[in-house]
Amino acid sequence: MTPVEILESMKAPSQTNGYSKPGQLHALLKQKIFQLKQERQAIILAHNYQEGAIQDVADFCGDSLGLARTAQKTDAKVILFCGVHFMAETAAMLCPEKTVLIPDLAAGCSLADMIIPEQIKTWRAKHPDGLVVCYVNTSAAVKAECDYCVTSTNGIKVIEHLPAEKPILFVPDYYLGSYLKAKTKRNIHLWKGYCPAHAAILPEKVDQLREEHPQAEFLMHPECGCTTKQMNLADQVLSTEGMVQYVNRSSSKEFIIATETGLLNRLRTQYPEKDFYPASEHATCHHMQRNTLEKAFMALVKMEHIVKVDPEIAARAVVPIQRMLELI
Ligand code: CIZ
Repeated sequence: MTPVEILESMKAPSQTNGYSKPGQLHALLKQKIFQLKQERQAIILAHNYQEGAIQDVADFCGDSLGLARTAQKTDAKVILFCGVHFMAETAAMLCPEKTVLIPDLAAGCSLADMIIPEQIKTWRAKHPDGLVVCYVNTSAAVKAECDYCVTSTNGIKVIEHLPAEKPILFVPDYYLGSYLKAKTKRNIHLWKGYCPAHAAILPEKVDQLREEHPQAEFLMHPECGCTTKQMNLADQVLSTEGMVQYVNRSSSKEFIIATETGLLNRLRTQYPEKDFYPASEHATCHHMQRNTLEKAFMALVKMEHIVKVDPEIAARAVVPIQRMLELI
C-alpha cells in the first residue's frame, strides 16, 4: 500500500476524500506521524541535513553526536532515525535494547563507502605503532578496526588527547584530516576520501558570494573540498551544530554557509531575522534526501527498516565511539 492508500484507510467515514490542495498530504502525514509516535512509543531523531518536513516532525534535530547522545538518553522504545545508515548504526550500537528504524535502508554515505575494513588492516600493518582515528562517517565494520572515533565537532580535542609521539592514521575524509593536521600539528597520515556534496562547493563561487555580500560571515564545514585553499579565509570552520550555535551568538545578520544545503532549513527556521546564502546550491547529499516524510510515515506504520549491527562487530565498534564520548 502507498502512504495515500494507508491514510485513506485510517480516515473516519465523515472525512472527505482526496489530497488535492498543496500541502494537504504533508499536513495529514504529519498529523498521523504524531499519532503513530505515541502509539509506538517512538521518538524521531533528524539530522541537520534532512528536509524541512522531516525536521518539523522530529523530537530532536542535530548532528550525529547530538543525535547519538539523545538516543542514549531517551526512554522511547523505538527510535526512527532520519539520517544516513552509519548514524542509525551508531544509535543501534549505543542502545541495543531499543528498536532503531530508518526510513530508507539505501540512505548510505558515499564518504563512508570510500574505506573498507581490509584497507584499514593493510594500512595499520604498514604503521604498526600508529593509532587509527576514524571520522564518524564510517560503517560499524570500519569503526570496529579503529582506535578512536571523532566528529567534526570534537576532532581537535580527541587528537590532542592522543600521545604526541604516535603517528595517526586518519580515515576516511582527506579534508577534515587536513584541517585537523593543520590545527593540531600532529603527524597525521591522510586517507584520500571525500564527501561529494561538500566537493561541490568551489572556491571561485565562495569568492563571488563574498564580494556580493561583504557584510556576511563565511562559515565553512571542514569536509569542504575547498578547505585547504580557503581555510585561512573562512571566518569560522565549524560542524553543522557548531554553525547553529555560532549564528546564535554572532551579532552578524548575514552568513555564507558552506555545507550541505539541508542545514539552511534549520538555520532559517531558528533565526528568521538573519539571512543565509548557500555556498553552493549543488551541495546536496542524495543519500540524505532518500528519506522523505512519506517514508518516515511508512516506517512507523510498518515498523521498518530495522537497523541492527552484528553483535561481534558492534562489541568492537562501540570502543572507539565510547572513547570519544568519554573525552568530550
Ligand atoms: O557529525 C555529523 O553529523 C556530520 C556528518 C556533520 C556535521 O558537522 O554535523
